[in-house]
Amino acid sequence: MKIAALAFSLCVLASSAYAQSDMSGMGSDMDMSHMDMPGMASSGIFGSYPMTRDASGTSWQPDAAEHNGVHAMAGDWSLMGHVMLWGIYDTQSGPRGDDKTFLAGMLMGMARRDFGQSDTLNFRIMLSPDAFMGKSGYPLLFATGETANGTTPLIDRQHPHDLFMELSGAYSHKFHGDESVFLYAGYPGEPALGPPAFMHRASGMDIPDAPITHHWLDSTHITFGVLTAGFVQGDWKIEASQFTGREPDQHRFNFDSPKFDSTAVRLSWNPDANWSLQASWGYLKSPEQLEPALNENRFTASATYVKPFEDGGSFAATVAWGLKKESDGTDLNGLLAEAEYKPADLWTLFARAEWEQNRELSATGTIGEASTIAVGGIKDWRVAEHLKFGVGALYAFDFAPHAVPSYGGGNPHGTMAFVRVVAE
Ligand SMILES: [Cu+2]
Repeated sequence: MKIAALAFSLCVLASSAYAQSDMSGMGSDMDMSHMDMPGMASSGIFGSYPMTRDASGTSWQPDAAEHNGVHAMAGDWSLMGHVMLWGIYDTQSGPRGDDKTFLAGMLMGMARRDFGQSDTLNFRIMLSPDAFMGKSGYPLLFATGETANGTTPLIDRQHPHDLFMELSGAYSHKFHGDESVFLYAGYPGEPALGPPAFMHRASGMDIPDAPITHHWLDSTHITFGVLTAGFVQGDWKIEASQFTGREPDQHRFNFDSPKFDSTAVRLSWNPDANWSLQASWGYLKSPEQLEPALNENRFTASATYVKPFEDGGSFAATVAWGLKKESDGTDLNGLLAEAEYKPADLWTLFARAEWEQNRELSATGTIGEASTIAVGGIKDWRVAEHLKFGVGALYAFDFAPHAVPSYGGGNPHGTMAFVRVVAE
């Protein structure tokens, strides 16, 4: 525990050191895709495409997405750091609601080295402060998945993320033309399943809480043991992963044992600079610790659109569908639509609407349909070249399953007030 806390504070220090040093002298607001400087990488990690296309794990987002991060060079290595920390007061209404004040977010560091024009080696580390919020996570009506104590499931709460969200390495080789092959290994890492994880995708990274459809779409972003091989041709990517099906356990500071018992395949396509599409399938062996006999086939499809404006503003949106086909014959669908609109550089308005078929919300295990619509906004101030501070709020209209009276009959709601610090 002490070692984890120490490693965490070291990473915070390292990230702020990045933010201050910026040895390359390049601002994060420059368009990296048009940069052509010796020693400074400008292509993607996995192939010959703009580096703005790379999102979490090996996933893609639209090329037009903003490139967030503080850059530096160290010898032959190009370094990148990105920090997003949220301080959140959260209150969820009704008999099943609760309150909590907590810290959430992510810290990311990347080190990349290119060998000639054709080969790229990339390491990524991603940490989460969630581990310090306590094992039971934070109140979020209709959120389910994982456990706080190893005996009861987390219901109406979002689980904390593990301190180590990603420790990965990737190697890619580009052929002549626009084809490339790559290998990615993570312990933990993100298999080729679902859209980019919510905290890293253009349409969701400014929304402070997790989607309730997290376990229908992108919950595998922290997987203890992932091996992915992929092939890129221009704007297409096909990739396959062998990984550990079990979700992280309730001990958020440790490393769970790798099993490589599950498989995923994903096809991604960026038809133009503004769009990114993916379809994926995964077989998850025994994902839930509390229901070890259950296996899952998960299907997801998503589309993300990003449009930057000339004055520094932007619009980003994602629609996504996920289907969990459980091995006992149950089919559970989930839908998500989310968008971020930045009318100007330091203002963000966001909205997220979700619907899910969930059988964990009722005590009897019957499937109930729950939905939520959250809206919110953030005002940021730039306090240093690579540092901004923001204040915001979120309000969620929740629609409880009719079959579950314990929500109080009416429609409960969620409210969050928050501050954030972003190093980019
Ligand atoms: Cu997660």
